[in-house]
Amino acid sequence: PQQPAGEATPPAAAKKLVVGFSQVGAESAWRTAETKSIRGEAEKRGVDMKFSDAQGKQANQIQALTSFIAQKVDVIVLAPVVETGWEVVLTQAKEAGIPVILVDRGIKVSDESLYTTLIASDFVEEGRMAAEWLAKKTNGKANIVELQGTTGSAPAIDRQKGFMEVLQKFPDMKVIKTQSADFTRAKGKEVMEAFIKSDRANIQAVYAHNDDMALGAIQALEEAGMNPGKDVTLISIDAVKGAFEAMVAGKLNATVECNPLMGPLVFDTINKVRAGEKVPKFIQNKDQLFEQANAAQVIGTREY
Ligand code: GYE
Repeated sequence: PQQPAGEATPPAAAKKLVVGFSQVGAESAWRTAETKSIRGEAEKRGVDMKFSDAQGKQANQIQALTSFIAQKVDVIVLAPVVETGWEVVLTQAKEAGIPVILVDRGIKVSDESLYTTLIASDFVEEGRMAAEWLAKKTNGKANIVELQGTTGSAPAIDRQKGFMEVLQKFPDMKVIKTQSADFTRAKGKEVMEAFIKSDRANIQAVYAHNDDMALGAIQALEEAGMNPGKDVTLISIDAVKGAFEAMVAGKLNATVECNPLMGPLVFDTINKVRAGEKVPKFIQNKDQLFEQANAAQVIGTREY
């Protein structure tokens, strides 16, 4: 039967989900893989994603979030550069009724209701895995230099914490130098050069909080005429392609995986949150360790 004029409602065009994503920057291969995974998944699902690159600065992230709130986005995805200083802007998001999903790094806030959930790896556990492996490899005896990630970031704090926790059990394993190299290859090289200059004869192992810094350190060691992977044992975290290539070449000894491919999980979680389903406060990515011995076998299957 014909509808009386004026009463037919046109089919409402399904409203696109609008997500604001504030990313740390592009400091490492890990991070560019994460960005690609989240942006790619948004595209695949027809999500309108507003992407903001903070170039490593928290102030830029706060600005991006303020603007997402003003634009009334449906959901905010935040990869926080550092752990502290989020109360004010997250309270604004909460008051605007916008759920905040943290990805890959955690924060410290007095009120846990300021974010919905954190999707990340357990960085303390990654640090422990690295130390256990190094203890085994060196029979519990090594002078170690440590290249830390970005000061104040969850992965730098927790990867050190887990590593040092295991070292308590090995009195002959010592961190003789430690410094931040900001998760980049260039700074990893620079800091390693300084370590070599001051302590060359004592350096037996390198623990780098990510692969990029280890790759920079390898360059520094080679330029100093040292033999990375042989005279000096190197272990790092992330398991990016470049790390596998360095392992196949015999220059990096091991890497602990930290999975950046979280796009699908992020949007599945967003859908649950929007449907009113309860989600856990911490959704953990599981990691494993890779070493030289199996690197050649595995490299072809790596996605990032
Ligand atoms: O390990 C490192 C990066 O937050 C887990 O940040 C991430 C870390 C990752 O730049 O490479």
